[in-house]
Amino acid sequence: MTAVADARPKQAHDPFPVKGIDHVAFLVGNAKQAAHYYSTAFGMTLVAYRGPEQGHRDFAEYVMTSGSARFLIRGAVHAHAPGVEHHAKHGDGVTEIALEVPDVEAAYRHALSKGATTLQEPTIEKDEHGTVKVAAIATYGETRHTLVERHEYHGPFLPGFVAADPIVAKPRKRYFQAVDHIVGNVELGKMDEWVEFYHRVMGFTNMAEFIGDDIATDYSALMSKVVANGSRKVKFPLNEPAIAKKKSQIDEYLEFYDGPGVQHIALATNDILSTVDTMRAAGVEFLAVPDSYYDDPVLRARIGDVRAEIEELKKRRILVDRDEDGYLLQIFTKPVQDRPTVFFELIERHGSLGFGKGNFKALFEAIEREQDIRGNL
Ligand code: TYF
Ligand code: FE
Repeated sequence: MTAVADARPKQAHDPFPVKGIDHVAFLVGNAKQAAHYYSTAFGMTLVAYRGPEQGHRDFAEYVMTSGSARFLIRGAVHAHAPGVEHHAKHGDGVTEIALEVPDVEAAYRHALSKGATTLQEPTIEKDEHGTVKVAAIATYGETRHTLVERHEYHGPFLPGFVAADPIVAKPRKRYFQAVDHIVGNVELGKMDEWVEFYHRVMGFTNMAEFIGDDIATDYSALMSKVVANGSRKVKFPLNEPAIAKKKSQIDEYLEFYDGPGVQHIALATNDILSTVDTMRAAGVEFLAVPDSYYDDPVLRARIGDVRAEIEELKKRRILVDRDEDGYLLQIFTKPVQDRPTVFFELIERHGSLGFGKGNFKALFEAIEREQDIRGNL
């Protein structure tokens, strides 16, 4: 047999192998209505449910999917359920970023040996569909990384959940097919500590794109670094506020979420034009950059040949950026709850592995206009 050179030699010794994002869990005030929103506005499909009907006395939980993206929407059904204080404090938000791992026991032991804080010891859960192992460790704020080992499970989600019918007819074409990255906001001075946490505990490494001091003070009012697993499938940018001329959008988040937490979830689409049209028609609000963004000759030079017409992008306020590997199209929603906390990004990648560095200035100015309207600038 011929040996084939492995371009990623570290993979073989990865002490914390991660298959991908298993699901993202949201704690909300009204899970039934949120499940409806993610169905009608995000084109997601309800596939599983667990609640009082299943003897699960504290919560109603809805599992929504679109391609490999899977959201667990959880709401308490009475005042004494665990998590009620969490919701009162933070409002609707992301409580868990669950990672699928091949071996929960090994991942958990490795994480704890590297100083991670335990939130749940490895636990076996079973039902008629098979067995899963889950454990959980803490990350920034009150956010947790649940670790899920599910290769011996064939049910609709996790043991105890039952298959559920879609709330509305499944869209003809999915709006997005995967979670591209999940961004965390942490306190001033803590970004490097959390970057180091992902290095130490999960063996993640830095990606090239970051916002340093230089950009921060000029216009962004934030600093950002990106960590990713070996395969680059799991990407976690981490932001912290920067002292700038204006109040940082990250400070606004930290104030209204009352601590660190997930800021945005980027959803990968392969047809951003039609997804934006459909979501807008369903009432989703997106941030808008001014006409000058598209009329700028520097933009046109920077972008070169993109498959979409600039006019089509301009009509929808879609942003475009290019780097040495290719280009990307992206757009950001306004916050999706009353608090100015969690929002979404749609991203269509054509080779680029970046995060839209060339758009940071225009994007942050658009965010600041919204912050100003809210009276928080
Ligand atoms: O994930 C990213 O890095 C890009 C850009 O507050 C970005 O989506 C960074 C920080 C931020 C909003 C967007
Ligand atoms: Fe992003």
